[in-house]
Amino acid sequence: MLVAEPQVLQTLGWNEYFVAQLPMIKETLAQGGSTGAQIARVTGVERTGLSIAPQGELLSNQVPISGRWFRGDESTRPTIGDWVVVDTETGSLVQMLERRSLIQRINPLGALQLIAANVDTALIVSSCNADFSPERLERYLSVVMEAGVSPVLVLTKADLSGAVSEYKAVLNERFPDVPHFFLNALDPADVSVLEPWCGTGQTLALLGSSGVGKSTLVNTLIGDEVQLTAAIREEDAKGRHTTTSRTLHRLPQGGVILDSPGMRELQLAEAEEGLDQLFADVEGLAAACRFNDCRHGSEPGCAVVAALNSGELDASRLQSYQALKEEEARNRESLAQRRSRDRAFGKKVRSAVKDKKNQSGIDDDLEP
Ligand SMILES: Nc1nc2c(ncn2[C@@H]2O[C@H](COP(=O)(O)OP(=O)(O)OP(=O)(O)O)[C@@H](O)[C@H]2O)c(=O)[nH]1
Ligand SMILES: [Mg+2]
Ligand SMILES: [Zn+2]
Repeated sequence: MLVAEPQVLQTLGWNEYFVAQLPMIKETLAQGGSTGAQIARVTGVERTGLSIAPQGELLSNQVPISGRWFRGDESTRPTIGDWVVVDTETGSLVQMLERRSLIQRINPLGALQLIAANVDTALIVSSCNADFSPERLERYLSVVMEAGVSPVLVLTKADLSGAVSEYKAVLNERFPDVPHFFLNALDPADVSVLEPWCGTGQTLALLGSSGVGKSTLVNTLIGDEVQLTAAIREEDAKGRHTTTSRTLHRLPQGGVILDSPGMRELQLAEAEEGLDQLFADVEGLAAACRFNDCRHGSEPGCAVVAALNSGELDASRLQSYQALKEEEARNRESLAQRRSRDRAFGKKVRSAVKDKKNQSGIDDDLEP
């Protein structure tokens, strides 16, 4: 029997997208001869396993991840925000539900890192101080749009800045279609503008540099000090990396919010569609160039250059677009190389383990 109580699950962000998967899950469970299973949300990822939302007595909070989850690449493993099926008898992870969205980045070491699954809205947080950078916002927006997540720009520390109208003008010009709010993250009345995104069945994620007020927003939305916050370094507005792990929190409005450690840099990889969406105007122009492989230099019939000359397209916008496209392609290529290396290594390890098992007669799953 599959335990999936909508009322309980809803308090964790459960919605129709996942309800639709239930018949398929039941079928797979029946085929596997399962006696009992339960749906749960991953609320934390540790080296030893997953934390899942506690509900039902048979489950402990920790679910180990067996070796079979390490056969595919990173994106096939459960991450925070995933919905999973857990066997109620053995407490082991049986299945992962199909994701509605997946936010991922390439980390400073060049490896793919999953940030969160099944997020509906990303609050991209930046402050009205030295942290404000339209170029960095472009990176976040590309990643978030690629993930199929709706972005909302949250500009904190508006109460400390004399340049709010300047920043507003920049956002209106560069990201006219993305909702944005200037606010004091400590003020509940200010923060209430975010409530339309916080309702039942909704999952929000906070993204941004350290010290911009992500945890402060969580506390203000919840009306309680659930997350630790700390003052930034005054000289350069840099945060102190106060939050060190990703955590999910229930919101009084019914939704769920994910707080994350501040990111140092956000390199693009596998964000091609996100970039195309963010720079749809440039893409549209490029599609009208006479040559398919136009590099928008001295080629005849270049619609991009024509738009630059007529003032329709801003030169700095084109530059951003081209630089991000190049970076994305470069990182995607090295990620692909890394993956094929990892796959070759994984194969080697598995065949070595198989040999060993054959010798010893053990038939366990390979532990990570
Ligand atoms: N005046 C004012 N202070 C703010 C605002 N937002 C955040 N702060 C302060 O900025 C500091 C950093 O806030 P945090 O919430 O810890 O920042 P964070 O983004 O969670 O940082 P990390 O956990 O390091 O990634 C704290 O001292 C907050 O009180 C704001 O809108 N106005
Ligand atoms: Mg924090
Ligand atoms: Zn062109």
